[in-house]
Amino acid sequence: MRPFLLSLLLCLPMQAEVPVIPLPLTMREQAVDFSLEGAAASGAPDPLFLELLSEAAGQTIKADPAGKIRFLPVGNIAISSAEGYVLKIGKDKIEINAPSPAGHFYGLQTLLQLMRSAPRDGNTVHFPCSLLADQPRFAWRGFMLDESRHFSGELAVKRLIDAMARYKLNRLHWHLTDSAGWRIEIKRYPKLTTIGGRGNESDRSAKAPVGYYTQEQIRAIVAYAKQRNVTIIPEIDMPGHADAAIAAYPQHDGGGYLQPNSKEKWPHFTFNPAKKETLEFLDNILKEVATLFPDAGVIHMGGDEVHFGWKQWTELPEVKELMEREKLKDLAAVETWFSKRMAKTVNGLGFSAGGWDEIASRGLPKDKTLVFWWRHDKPQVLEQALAEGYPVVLCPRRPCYFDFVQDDSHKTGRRWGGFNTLADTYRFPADLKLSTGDEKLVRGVEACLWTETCLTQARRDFMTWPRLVALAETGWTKEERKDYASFETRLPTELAWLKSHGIQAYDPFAKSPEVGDLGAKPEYPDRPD
Ligand code: TNX
Repeated sequence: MRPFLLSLLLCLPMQAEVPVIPLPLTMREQAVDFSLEGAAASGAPDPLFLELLSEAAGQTIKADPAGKIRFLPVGNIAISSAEGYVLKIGKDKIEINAPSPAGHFYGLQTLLQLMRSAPRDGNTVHFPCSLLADQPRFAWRGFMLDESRHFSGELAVKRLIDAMARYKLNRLHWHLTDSAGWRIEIKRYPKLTTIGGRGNESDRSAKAPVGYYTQEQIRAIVAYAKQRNVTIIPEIDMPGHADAAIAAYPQHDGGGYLQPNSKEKWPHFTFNPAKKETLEFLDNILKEVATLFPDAGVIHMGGDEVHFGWKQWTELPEVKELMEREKLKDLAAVETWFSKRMAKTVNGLGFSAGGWDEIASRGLPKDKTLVFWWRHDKPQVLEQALAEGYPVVLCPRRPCYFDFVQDDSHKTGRRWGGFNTLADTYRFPADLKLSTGDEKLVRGVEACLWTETCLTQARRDFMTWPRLVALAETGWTKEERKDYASFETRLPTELAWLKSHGIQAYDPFAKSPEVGDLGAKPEYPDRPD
């Protein structure tokens, strides 16, 4: 293929009903009958490719250099994204050209979806199209999973990664620590998990079992994700949301808050932001985290909602001493000082420092910081971060928080001037009216599942799916290609795929009953002890 062919392809008319999610950039509508007779694959970069192909084909597809399903280098095709690919379906061969294993993997995913819905006559697959050229709109297409409030465990996370990969989502933001439980083993501080890992948001009894990932499990999950082009970004939340860590190591307590007339009680919400030993403790944790996620690029250090719990900082001798020494005028300045101090550690380990949008006002280096805009009610925070040149991931509560209900009839879950329907998630981020300049700084989009009200895996799945399928198309498909009516026609096949993969999604067509958490008991999945 000549380089100009791709530009030509990009102008091809789109067939809205092509049964693929996310909708590919461009394709040629032309029926092709391909025979699976004796089909084998050549050039597949990973045995997983053969496994997935065999599953979709319903027969074993072996590796063979002469195989008629061919994974080929990009050659002289101009594909500007490392994740892009060209998929050519002919009578006698199928070719996937891509500049990287990621592109090959995504070409494969498209082929798998096409194969699943194409009519079959014995061994002959009737494909609806002969040529696709595809690449993503955004580089960051993410999902955040809160493991602290309720713990998912290895099996559920791997299943999640499988489904993310199918929809070309490529970042799993893993919220591993929070007030309700510490979920990542740190060898140097074993009590973080043996004590801090105990219980969850709905079971704080002294007898509650622990739930956490061993380092061995984390390595296995990171490798599993990598094979599927999913990069895992760990989050170690600081200096707030720290109660679980403080339960294990009370010497690092920075105090917290008790909400009057509420069951919200977080007396140890913060780490001491100024104590030398606490800063070293956090440095050591981050060092171990860095070795477990060598390809993450970003370590997320939280930084959200600190002002809820900092009231006692004024009484801490270390904070008093710091304020005097560094001439800090208020607690916001102390928080800034702490963020800079910890970002230095993260940057020194070779990672960008990720943080909730509060960190956009801390004067951290633009080239080593990633801001996660979450406060939908504060659009000025996004504007400011972009104006200052910070790269940003868009994950505003509305419509990206999946702990919000998705249908008005649903009782459990959040609302805030409304809730987050499938259509809202799909339409995002059009309403933000991002300028071309903004789009250069916007790394992408992310949905977040906070799990305060998700005691069971069934509910976590119900809240996540199919909204995450909509977010996937939002992250991948260009604005002008998106079409909600077309998405709705393509969705039922995917609801069925999710079900066959053990994930029972909310069915917006049948308005399936809500999977709430009332009366549910928290599950304790595959915990290590
Ligand atoms: C706010 S989002 C939080 C979380 C909660 C979530 C519930 C963010 C950075 N902090 O701790 O789980 O709201 O929607």
